[in-house]
Amino acid sequence: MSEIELKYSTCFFCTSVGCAMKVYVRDGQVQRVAVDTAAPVVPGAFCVRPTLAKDYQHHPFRLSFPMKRSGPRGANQWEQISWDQALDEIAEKLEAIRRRYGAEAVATSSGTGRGAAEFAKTRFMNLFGSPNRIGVITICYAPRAMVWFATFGGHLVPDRKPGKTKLAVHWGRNAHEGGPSSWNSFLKAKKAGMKTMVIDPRFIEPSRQADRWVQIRPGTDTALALGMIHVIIEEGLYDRTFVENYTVGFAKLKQRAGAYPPHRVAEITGLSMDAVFETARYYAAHQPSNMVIGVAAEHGAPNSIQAIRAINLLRAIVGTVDVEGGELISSPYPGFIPDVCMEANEMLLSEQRRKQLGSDRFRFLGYPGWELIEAQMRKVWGERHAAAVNLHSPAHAPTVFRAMLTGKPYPVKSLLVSCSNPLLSYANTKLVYEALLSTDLLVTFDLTWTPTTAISDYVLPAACWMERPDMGNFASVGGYPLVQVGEAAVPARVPGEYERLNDYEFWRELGVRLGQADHWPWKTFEDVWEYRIAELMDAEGHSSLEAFVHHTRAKVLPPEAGRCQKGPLATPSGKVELYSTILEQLDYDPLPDYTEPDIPEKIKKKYPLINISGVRVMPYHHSEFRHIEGFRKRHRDPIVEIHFDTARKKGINDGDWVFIETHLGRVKQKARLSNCFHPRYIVSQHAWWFPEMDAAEPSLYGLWECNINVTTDDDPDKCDPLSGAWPLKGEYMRCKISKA
Ligand SMILES: Nc1nc2c(c(=O)[nH]1)N[C@H]1C(S)=C(S)[C@@H](COP(=O)(O)OP(=O)(O)OC[C@H]3O[C@@H](n4cnc5c(=O)[nH]c(N)nc54)[C@H](O)[C@@H]3O)O[C@H]1N2
Ligand SMILES: Nc1nc2c(c(=O)[nH]1)N[C@H]1C(S)=C(S)[C@@H](COP(=O)(O)OP(=O)(O)OC[C@H]3O[C@@H](n4cnc5c(=O)[nH]c(N)nc54)[C@H](O)[C@@H]3O)O[C@H]1N2
Ligand SMILES: [Mo]
Repeated sequence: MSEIELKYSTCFFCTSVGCAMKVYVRDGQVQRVAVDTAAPVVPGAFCVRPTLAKDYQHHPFRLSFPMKRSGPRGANQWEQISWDQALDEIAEKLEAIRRRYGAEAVATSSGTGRGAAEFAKTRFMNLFGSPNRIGVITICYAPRAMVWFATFGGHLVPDRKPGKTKLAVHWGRNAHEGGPSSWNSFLKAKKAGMKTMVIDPRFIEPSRQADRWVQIRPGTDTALALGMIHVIIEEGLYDRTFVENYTVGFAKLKQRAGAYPPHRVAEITGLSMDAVFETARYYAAHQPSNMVIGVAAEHGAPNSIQAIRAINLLRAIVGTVDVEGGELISSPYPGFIPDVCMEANEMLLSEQRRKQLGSDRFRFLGYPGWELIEAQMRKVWGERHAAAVNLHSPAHAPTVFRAMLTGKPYPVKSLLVSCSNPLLSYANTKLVYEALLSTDLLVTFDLTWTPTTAISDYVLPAACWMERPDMGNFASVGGYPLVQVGEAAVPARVPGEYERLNDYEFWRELGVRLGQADHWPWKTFEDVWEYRIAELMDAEGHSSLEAFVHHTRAKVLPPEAGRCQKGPLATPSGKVELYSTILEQLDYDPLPDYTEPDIPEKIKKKYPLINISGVRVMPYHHSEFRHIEGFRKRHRDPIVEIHFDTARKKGINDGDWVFIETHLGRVKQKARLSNCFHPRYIVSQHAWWFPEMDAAEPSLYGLWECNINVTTDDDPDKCDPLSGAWPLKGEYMRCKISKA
């Protein structure tokens, strides 16, 4: 038996920055995976997923060879083909679609950025000529990032310093389930004597641990933040020096916040007037502070962008931004080539950009907003800035699905899916399903079989993180001044056993077949990293990626306070924009304002409950890992939490299966009774399907049984008017329940 080798890889079992792992390998087989505690980016707390990596790597449910549909769509009849045949045929079909309908008739779908090569997909699409990349980024992270760019000209990075930082806030973020490192740092903050505050409708573990829990009504964060701004300004609790020197639009913000006196905010948010006063005073009194804003605010359409703006403006006026121990404005890592430089954005002609679906209506995400922001970033940082196009200029997914179905405003004939599971993750599954079936060519490139692969024409096997060199998501974008690279631990191809491509290789191979050969000078993913960290390798005296990974591994630049003094920020005014001139240029309200969703009385009566849909649960990551017994035995079934009073009225007991129903459909989940939130709410889980069930139609691995997105709506009229984010929390989530 040969010796055990130690490889240094980057875990990609979730969407975090990319935790450093040590992978112990013998004869090309993973033996054990452990956290590389010497590296800067690690879970920081116990995370079960790495311990299951071995089961994952060798699981029979993983895709191993390219498959081509040999029966009707969804019949689960497949023929194994070679990579060359698969790529040649797909390229030929894409070329035919481009000739007949135009490049914009080809769309791609993205998820949370798994695969470590979103830049390559964007590059492929820019060179192919299509602006129609859709992704869940519209409801996850792009709104937060774009608000930061528009408001501060960069990401806000918490600078947690015991002794300096006075308060840690989790705003609509349940790190206990969804983020080991951020949960760990919350607990550490407590231990170090910092105050803690949680803003969440539920009394969950973070609420229990916090010094102050604010039980907000879902979807009303904009009003709370504006109410807090109101109190803070009225009582003179803001940082006058910072506001006067480094912000624009304070007087206008003051005026707007004037429309949110505590009694009005109390009415909107369901809090008492005292609670609004006290929360504002408490927040202002404990500065500088760190805040993690979760996904809830952007899931609260129609208030998504304005909620995130309001929360950020609150931070901007209390003296926490650009201050040691508070929130620092990040800058790109010098010498590192960020994603944006790898995307060939200049290759997509302006006339093609203008065709991007949904961007005429939802202008803040998509090209109109991105172009304004990109120009600002470039002015201050040069080419190597951090406004990555893949994240921040998506087409609007619900609009693209409707174009597939209706041919309007023009036909979309193909969807290339990678690192994304559209049938589970987008809202309104039935419509997504019909849209996908209406295409001429549906290709899915994934790690395992999924409901989406089940209806695809081609299903292609992807390499996982243990089979490729990686760097974490956010760092590669340029959002954190940090470079941490890993290497492939085991081969992606073992002739006869499995033949996988990594995401970079896949887009390159497809591109080369479509006339893009000159634009893909880096043959392997290793070549890509060597190119991107060349200056850092030089500085450290390394001649290969391997040497860098083994001897340097990571470079971190501690961000410094005082960015505002050093010169203009990457915003149009060069200052923190309380009044957003970018939103103004896009013809939106430059100041945050709360919009109450207009729900007809008839609907309120028929659907009296509100579904907080899709809270995170360990150990799953969205739709992944349901096939691995080690994960499944920790959490067998989808759970819906129901208040005791509501359950009693419906004759529902703990452990009963319960139907959750809206005007769009009905699914079931298993009841867990609770008194941790208002009786008017239920709390459901998303992305459930069952690898053990039949792959063929009509089951599609039990797609229609428990998948909460069968009941959620993506009607563009209900989406956030600025970003197009569809509602997954808040008043639009009306439903009813009954015992199944
Ligand atoms: N109702 C409701 N819906 C929601 C949410 C909610 O809260 N409520 N949350 C939303 C949010 S925030 C998000 S981010 C989305 C998530 O949406 P998605 O990102 O679409 O969901 P995942 O299930 O993570 O799908 C990722 C797919 O990529 C595959 N994959 C993993 N790694 C790789 C790789 O290296 N290469 C390739 N090619 N494939 C890979 C996985 O096997 C999986 O099939 O869901 C959204 N949907
Ligand atoms: N285990 C696990 N971890 C994950 C993921 C996963 O799938 N599984 N996904 C990753 C991804 S892509 C994402 S986006 C993150 C998301 O991570 P989080 O942002 O922490 O998402 P949730 O778990 O949905 O928690 C949101 C919290 O907001 C509360 N909430 C609901 N509505 C509102 C509201 O209107 N206002 C406020 N203030 N609070 C509200 C909910 O009660 C819930 O406790 O998690 C990441 N981490
Ligand atoms: Mo997300």
